Amino acid sequence: MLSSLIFVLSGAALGVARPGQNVENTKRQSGSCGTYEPAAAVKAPKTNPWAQITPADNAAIWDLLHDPATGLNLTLPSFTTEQTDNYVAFIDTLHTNKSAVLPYVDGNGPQPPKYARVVIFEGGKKVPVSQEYMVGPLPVSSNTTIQKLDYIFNGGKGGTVPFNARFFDVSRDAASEPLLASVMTEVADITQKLFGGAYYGAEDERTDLTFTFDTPVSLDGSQAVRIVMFRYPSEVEFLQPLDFYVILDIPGTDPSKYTLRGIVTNEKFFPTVAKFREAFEAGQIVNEFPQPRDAEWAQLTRKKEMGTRTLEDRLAPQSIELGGKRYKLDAEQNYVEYMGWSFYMSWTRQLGLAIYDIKFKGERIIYELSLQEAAAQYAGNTPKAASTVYHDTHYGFGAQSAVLLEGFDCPFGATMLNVSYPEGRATTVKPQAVCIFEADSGFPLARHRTGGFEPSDGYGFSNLGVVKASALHVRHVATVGNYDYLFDFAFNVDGSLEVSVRASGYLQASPYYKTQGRFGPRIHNSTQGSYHDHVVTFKADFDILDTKNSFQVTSLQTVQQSQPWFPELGSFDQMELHASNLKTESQLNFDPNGQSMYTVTSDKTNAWGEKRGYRIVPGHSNIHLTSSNSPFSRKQSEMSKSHLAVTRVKDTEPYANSWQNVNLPQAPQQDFSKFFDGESIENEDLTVWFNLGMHHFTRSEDIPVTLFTEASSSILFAPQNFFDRAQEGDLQNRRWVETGENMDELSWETYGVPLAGCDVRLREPVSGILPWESVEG
Ligand SMILES: *[C@@H]1O[C@H](CO)[C@@H](O)[C@H](O)[C@H]1NC(C)=O
Ligand SMILES: *[C@@H]1O[C@H](CO)[C@@H](O)[C@H](O)[C@H]1NC(C)=O
Ligand SMILES: *[C@@H]1O[C@H](CO)[C@@H](O)[C@H](O)[C@H]1NC(C)=O
Ligand SMILES: *[C@@H]1O[C@H](CO)[C@@H](O)[C@H](O)[C@H]1NC(C)=O
Ligand SMILES: *[C@@H]1O[C@H](CO)[C@@H](O)[C@H](O)[C@H]1NC(C)=O
Ligand SMILES: [Cu+2]
Repeated sequence: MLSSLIFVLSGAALGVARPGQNVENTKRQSGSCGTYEPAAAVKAPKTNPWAQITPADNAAIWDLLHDPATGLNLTLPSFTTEQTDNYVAFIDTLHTNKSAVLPYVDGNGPQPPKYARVVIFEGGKKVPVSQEYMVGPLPVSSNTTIQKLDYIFNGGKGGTVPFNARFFDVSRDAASEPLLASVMTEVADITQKLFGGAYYGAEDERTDLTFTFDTPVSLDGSQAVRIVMFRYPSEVEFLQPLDFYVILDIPGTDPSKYTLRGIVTNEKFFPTVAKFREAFEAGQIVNEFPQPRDAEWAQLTRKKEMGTRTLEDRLAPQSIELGGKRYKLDAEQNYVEYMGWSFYMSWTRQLGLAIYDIKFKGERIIYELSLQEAAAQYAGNTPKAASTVYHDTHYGFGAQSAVLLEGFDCPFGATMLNVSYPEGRATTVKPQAVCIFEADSGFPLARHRTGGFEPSDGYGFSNLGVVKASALHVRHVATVGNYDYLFDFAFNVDGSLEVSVRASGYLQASPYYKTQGRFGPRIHNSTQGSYHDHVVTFKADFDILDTKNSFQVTSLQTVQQSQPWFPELGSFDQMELHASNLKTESQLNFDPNGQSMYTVTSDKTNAWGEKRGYRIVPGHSNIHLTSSNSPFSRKQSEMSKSHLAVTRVKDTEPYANSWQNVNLPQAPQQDFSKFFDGESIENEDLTVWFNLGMHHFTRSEDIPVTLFTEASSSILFAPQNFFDRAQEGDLQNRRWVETGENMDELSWETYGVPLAGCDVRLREPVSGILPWESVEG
């Protein structure tokens, strides 16, 4: 019998008595739960070497760059900045070299120096370019240099991006605006008749249409095209496309050389305004399906006209940390400890949250886990849908992440962290943009019942063990234009780790045409849900114990075997495991039918002589880009084209993609496929790149917004012979129930974890939900 029984019921059979009702608890019998108590403090073992640059560093870098002595000839960016000026596009934190970090975090090496990356649009140069620099070491001192940042890019031109391929910012918009306004003014009478609206220029009072435009704007940097799609201006303009497109050729920095390529509407292309007018006057142009102008139908407000559901006026179930927070936080170093796990967090403008030095029970599993890219490619019969490829790092995941609503985005009582990023000389603070919380997993981690299941079994005993499952989540949401991406990292108590991403928000829709169902269904009066792929690339630099790892593929194969005790079967089918290491750097896909297991292993073995490792288990919707040879995603989206990829870790390959690559599909600044140059990956330091995402088969339930229930994708990293047994035996949140030998006695073991007998009072968060604040360095 168990030695620490705390409750014994006599004469009752398992399942009849409800002993839990009688269990005594000693703590937290009343009073408030620990829900809103802050996480206990802990001191990180080391100063976070991945930390972002400080507001003071940023301001000092800004001043250094703008010092005439540097010779950069910079203009302070403003609304009147011309694209022929030189000005800073942004400053961000540069990835810290792993080779410099390991001696520091694992030994007595010096803390690695911090560097910033700086993008400068150099339109004032003879050959205008976008040029990236590295500035450091920081803080700025006489030792600080400004050097071209080339080593992280493999396209051949380093940090130099042709001007035609650079980010389409305010100054670039302003340069093509006069041509757009003049074309649209010429046809204003027609757009009035067709859509009840016209565009005379963004600043013109008569303008009552708005627009979006294409990405990529260039294919190889030698040309630039602006495909403008008009919409009704409203808060839900993504859902209100109009069947009217203007295509402009806009190469170089001299707007007088920009020309009209044509107008598209009614599935017809008109190379000139005159040809378009001719067709309109001949009655060949109609607006068959008018677009509503109002927005309320697509806002995330409650729709009274849809009625009510029984009992839905009651508060929905909540995940609450009833026993108080079970994790510790070093808020200064962004370091967390939870149930054996420990890790550091860092934030960048372009990539948002990254997690470093992930250890379980003191042993390193992953050195870096970070987002790298979220690509989306569309399909359609319109100039915009047919050519659209987005790389959302182009807009910056860190900069686009903002406040989370406690109780809805994250549970009530979650730890909410501010994030910040440089914006000009100042630093923008986004309050409560990351949340950390522990949640019930919604299922038990483990359970088993043995012995007499039914009275007729005739067993003399029965017992039941059940272990609680919970996980610590780190979460943020980046709203990149129309979409809200919810990123969630869940650290499970058994040593497994799940990465998931979900998408909600407005579809980037197209106008509806009767004959174009092959690109998506009609989802509103004049709106087609344009089919598209989402592929979200992550980096997992595994260090199973140390940096000497291999990538093992264990495949299930059927073989023909005979067994001497079955002579009558002759030769018959049998399954075998065939394990081998991937020999060289590769891009690969998960085998169909889940018939292979992929594992990062160490040569170090567990008690049973098996190699210790972590397996990579596909979850929901593990996909890659559908198209492999589209002109719009040809070579700048190579990281999106396989489920997995395995490379050797190099200081020169910290990122899968570059942020302006999207506009260079045919002459990439960063070509992920070049990472695969035949190097051996056995017993080496490995990075696994993996893709989550979805093939977005749009539907009318994407109105008003795409739902997180379906638009979700995940992957799990789980120990494989890493330990000698499952990591549950040391958990106290469990029950063990057993009957005596004659089923006449019931023992109920609770392992001393008190139940919460407390008064839960949730509160609406009323502070800290301002969208942002600016801090001077
Ligand atoms: C400095 O930049 C301006 C544009 O802002 C340009 O007109 C000027 O020629 C540049 N000066 C030099 C020396 O390059
Ligand atoms: C500059 O670098 C030298 C050599 O590493 C070092 O001794 C010195 O302290 C540094 N100066 C500053 C201001 O950081
Ligand atoms: C949109 O469709 C609804 C349902 O068919 C219809 O009642 C409404 O009038 C339409 N609106 C427009 C602007 O055509
Ligand atoms: C987070 O930001 C808010 C608003 O800027 C500020 O009031 C609060 O002190 C910040 N919290 C921390 C922990 O820095
Ligand atoms: C990182 O390593 C690369 C390759 O050795 C080197 O070129 C680069 O200068 C290093 N970066 C920093 C910030 O030290
Ligand atoms: Cu989508």
